[in-house]
Amino acid sequence: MPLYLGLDCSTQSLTACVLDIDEHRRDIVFQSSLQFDEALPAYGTRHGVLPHADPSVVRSPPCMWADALDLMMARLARSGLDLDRLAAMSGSAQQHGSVYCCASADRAWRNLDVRQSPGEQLADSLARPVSPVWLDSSTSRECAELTAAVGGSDALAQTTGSRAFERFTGPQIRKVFKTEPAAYASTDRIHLISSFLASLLAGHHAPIDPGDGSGMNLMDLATNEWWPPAVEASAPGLAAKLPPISPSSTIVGTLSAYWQRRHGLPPSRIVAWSGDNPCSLIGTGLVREGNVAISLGTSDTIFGLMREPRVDAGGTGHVFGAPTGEFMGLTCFSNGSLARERVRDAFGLTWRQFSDALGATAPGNDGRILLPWFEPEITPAVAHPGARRYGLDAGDAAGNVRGVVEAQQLALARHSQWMGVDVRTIHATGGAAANRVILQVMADVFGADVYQFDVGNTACLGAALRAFHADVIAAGGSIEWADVVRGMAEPVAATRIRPDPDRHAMYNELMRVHAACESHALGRGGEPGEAIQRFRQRTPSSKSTTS
Ligand code: XUL
Repeated sequence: MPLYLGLDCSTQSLTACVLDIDEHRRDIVFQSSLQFDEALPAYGTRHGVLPHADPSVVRSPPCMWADALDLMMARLARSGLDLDRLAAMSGSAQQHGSVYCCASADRAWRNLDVRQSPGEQLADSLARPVSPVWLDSSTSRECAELTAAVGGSDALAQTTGSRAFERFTGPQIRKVFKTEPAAYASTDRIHLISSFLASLLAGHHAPIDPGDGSGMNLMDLATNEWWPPAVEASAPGLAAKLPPISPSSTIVGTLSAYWQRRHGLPPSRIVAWSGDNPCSLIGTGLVREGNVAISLGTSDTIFGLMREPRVDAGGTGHVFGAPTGEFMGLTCFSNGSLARERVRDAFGLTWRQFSDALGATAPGNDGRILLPWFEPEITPAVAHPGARRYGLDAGDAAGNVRGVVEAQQLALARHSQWMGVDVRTIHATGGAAANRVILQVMADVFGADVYQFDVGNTACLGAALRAFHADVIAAGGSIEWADVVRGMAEPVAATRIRPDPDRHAMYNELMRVHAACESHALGRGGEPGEAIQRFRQRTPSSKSTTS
């Protein structure tokens, strides 16, 4: 019976899981994770990215991801699993980041010396030693240039699924072309992190899948092909540097001789990699329209499957390709775990104390709002970082803990209304989804049932399930997506957290206060004092959730 490997190269870590699948049983038989900062300190990252004087410039070294893959394969080789059964593998990677490869790249992947780790051996085949990642927000000018060249934001969003966003790959490539012309000229192929790692495993260039391709501002969602006006407006000669786009279930090749010999692995099928959010869609079992998932990771994201690509007129959301061949709606917030950690650290709290403080404070925080823009924010667009507080003392530990959690959930709810989904059930995933006090706030804000998952990393699970799906298809079989996820990517029924109707009504009021504070902070509205007063009059102070 076959084994399937899923990998997830996220901002801060690399995770692997192996599925053992037969007709009657499906088990996860291996799970492992490594943090880049700890496992590969020589690369000098902090939280997986390289320190930079300008907070808008955020980059990581691609050689570090290659070495992380090597460490993980070594762990897999020592796992005691019968790896001859490893039929296929696929992966998930943080979206949007780009890797600039020289013409020598595929030769370098094929000729890697099995006695050495891959990182150093790849250095000469990269036109740039660093990749901009999704946290980078340094391309506002390039976004404006791309938008103007294709006839405006609406035209760009209607065709590619998103207006121009700083982290999206088209504007990022344009910045490299403008600021590092020599590096751009010596770039033969530009990969996403997902297609780069798939290429490294296969030993030749892998395609980009529509899930990750739609995070570039370069792909026509209707045809799953590069959109010439956007490609030409991004940088000269770019069309020849982009890999082809192929369906997510494409078999890219087999595991290259390097990985087979170095770790004693079989010639397993390599399935195209995708972005972490498209993979999480599968890993949270969202193969039908209706429910949404909220991932509380380095970024907080809310997403769900869409049969038709309904584009966000408000300009905050994205439509991506889904691994099922359909679409997914998504809104992304950069101040996810980053902001929760900032508040925790500012008051020297442990996560336990953070939860206790949240449980001991009254829902609604008496109308006090914390806009947690510690880092440049994506939704709404905030270029100059800094938390904004309304009625909240910066020294009030418990008030700030509740403030950050409530503001994040209110923002998730408000900025996802464009998807037009009546949210009844939320599949919660990501590291902070282990915290049920946070999930109670989520349930109350959305007025929806929230469920947790057994598997911590649903992007990784989604990648393994995608490997399974593609392998069945490649063997000439057929399988419905509902059968792919059955018994694996299902929330645990016993974890259900129900919303409290009174608190939900209160949060509907608080949403107006949040909107007023946000408008004020963005310079689009007056002081929100009146909105706060109105909230206090209408909602007599609620009790804490643990009292
Ligand atoms: C989505 C986004 C992030 C990254 C990192 O658009 O930028 O969710 O994929 O997780």
